[in-house]
Amino acid sequence: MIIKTQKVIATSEITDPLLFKQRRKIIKSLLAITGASIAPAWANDNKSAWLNLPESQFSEKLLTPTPAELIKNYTNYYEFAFNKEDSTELAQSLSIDPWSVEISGAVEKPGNYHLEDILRQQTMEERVYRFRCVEAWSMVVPWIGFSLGNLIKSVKPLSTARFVKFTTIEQSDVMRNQRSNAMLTWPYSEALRIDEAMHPLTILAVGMYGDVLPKQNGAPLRLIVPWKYGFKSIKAIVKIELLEKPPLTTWNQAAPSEYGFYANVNPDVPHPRWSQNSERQLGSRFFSPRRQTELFNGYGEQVAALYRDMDLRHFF
Ligand SMILES: Nc1nc2c(c(=O)[nH]1)N[C@H]1C(S)=C(S)[C@@H](COP(=O)(O)O)O[C@H]1N2
Ligand SMILES: [Mo]
Repeated sequence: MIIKTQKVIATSEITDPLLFKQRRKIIKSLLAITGASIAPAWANDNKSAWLNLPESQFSEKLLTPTPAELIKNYTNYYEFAFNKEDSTELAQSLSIDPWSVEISGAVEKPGNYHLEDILRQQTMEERVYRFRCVEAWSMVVPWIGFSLGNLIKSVKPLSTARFVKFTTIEQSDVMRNQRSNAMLTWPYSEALRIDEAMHPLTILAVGMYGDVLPKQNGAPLRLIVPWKYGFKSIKAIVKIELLEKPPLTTWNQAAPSEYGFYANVNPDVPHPRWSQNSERQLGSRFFSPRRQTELFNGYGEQVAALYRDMDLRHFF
């Protein structure tokens, strides 16, 4: 099993000085940005409540997170750079405070919500997830975030809502490729089917490694969908729209035969230019063997039912 739930902050571990320090740090920084009190959420030892699923379905195996320094210095953020290194510095000029998220479309309560107000209503959780980029590298990240489904419920989706579209901020003065690059259509956008968006594994992340998200990793708010290729996990979200029809999304629009709308991790469906059968784990040594890629990135037990009626070889 590859999901680590709130166990990481269970009472038994409260005595662990390192975890305790991290916890205080994230609580402090979240308080600083939100004015919210998340202490009750962290104090809550109810491991499966967040998932609304019996805990037995989440027999836990400790996942070893990839070293934070690697994740912070090896990013995909095309608004800033096409390599993995330059966004670390370039993204620091992004203005992220204040931040609001426009929620619109097929909802009863559309609005432009301040991030602080959103966070104040949500329960923060730490989730250690595998993350698999379509380029065949992978990592394990302890995210801090909250259920996207809970946020969607709070704005009361209409029954006509069938898709959820996300849009990244436009800040072309600092996101330099938004000015010049014609390869991708800006602003970056992504989308999920409503049932994928409501799935308990789908989170909006505001932190990682017990701290707020680094800007290059998508601060202040990004999507995490652990069973899909990384490009679905859109960064710096300013707009969430509930729609009746599937929208165009950035990568799908740029190269539909290479980047499917679903983009579920599937070792049996190669990218037209490379195999998806295995992956290089960030931080693994040069000669260490590649990891075998798993269907749905290993989350099949949780999500396979969403695709019961689909031929996964054709809906990639
Ligand atoms: N706005 C935006 N979101 C994005 C991207 C991007 O270029 N712009 N890259 C995507 C890709 S391809 C991946 S693999 C992940 C990378 O997340 P990380 O840089 O935090 O590892 O972010 C995704 N989200
Ligand atoms: Mo990616």
